[in-house]
Amino acid sequence: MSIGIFDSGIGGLTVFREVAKEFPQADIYYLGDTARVPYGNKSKETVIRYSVEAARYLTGFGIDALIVACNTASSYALETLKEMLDIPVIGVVKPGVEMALRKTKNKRVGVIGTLATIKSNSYRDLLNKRGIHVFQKPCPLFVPLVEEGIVEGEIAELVVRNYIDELVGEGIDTLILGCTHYPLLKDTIKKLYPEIEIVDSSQAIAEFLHNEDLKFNGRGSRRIFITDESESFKRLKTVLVGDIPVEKIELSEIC
Ligand code: DGN
Repeated sequence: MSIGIFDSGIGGLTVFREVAKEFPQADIYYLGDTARVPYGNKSKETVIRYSVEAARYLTGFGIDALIVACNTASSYALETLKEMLDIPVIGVVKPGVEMALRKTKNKRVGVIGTLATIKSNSYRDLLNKRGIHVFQKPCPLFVPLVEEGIVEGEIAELVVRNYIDELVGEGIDTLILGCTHYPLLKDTIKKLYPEIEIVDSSQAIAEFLHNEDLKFNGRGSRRIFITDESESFKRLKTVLVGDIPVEKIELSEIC
C-alpha cells in the first residue's frame, strides 16, 4: 500500500521524514509544489485549486491514502479533497489538536502558523470546542528564515522571541507549530521556552496514522517530486531525508 503526501514546498518533508520512519514498508510519493510556494499568503480559492491539482497528480500513482502535510492546505482544502477522493484524506490540523489536548494541563494553548492558517481559525475552532483557550499568532518570518537555513543562533532567537514572547506572556503551557517549516525551529523554541510543551504536527500525524486502521505493506520505495528547481529545497531535502533523488516535473503536468 502507498501514501501520497503533498505540501506547498519543502516543509512537508518534516512529515515525510516522520511517516517514513514510522512506516518503513510504505511506498511514499511526495509532491512539493515549489513553483507555487508559498501557499500561506494566497486566497482560499487558490489554495483549494492548487491542492486539488496536487492531489490529482498523486492519486495517479494509485495511492491508498493522502496526507495533506501543508497546514494552509489542511485549513482551507481538506473538505474539498475529502469529497473529491474515495481514499482516506488526512490533514495536519486534527492530529495536532489531539496531541495538544493530551499535552496541555492549564488548557491555554498557543497556535502559530502562516497568515492563512491563522486567519482560517482551523486550529482555534477545534480547540475551542474542547474547552481550550487559544492564543494565535501568524509568524510570517519563520518560513524564509528556515529556507535560508537560519534555524539557530542570535537572529533565529530574536525572531522567535519577537513572535512567541507574547503568547508565553498569555500563560500558554503548550504551543502548536502549525506550519510545516516550524519543526526546524523546534530546538531554538525549546531552548528559549523549556517549560512549554511543543506540538510538532509531523510527529502528531505519524502518531495519528498509527491509531487509524491503515496497513502500509509496500516495498518501502520513496519518490519525491517538485514543480520547480529550488536551491533551498535541495539543501533542506538533504538535511531532512538524505540522498533520496528529487524528480522535477512540469507545472503543466499537474495543472
Ligand atoms: N506548507 C505551508 C504551511 O504549512 O502552512 C508553509 C509554507 C507556505 O506555503 N507558506
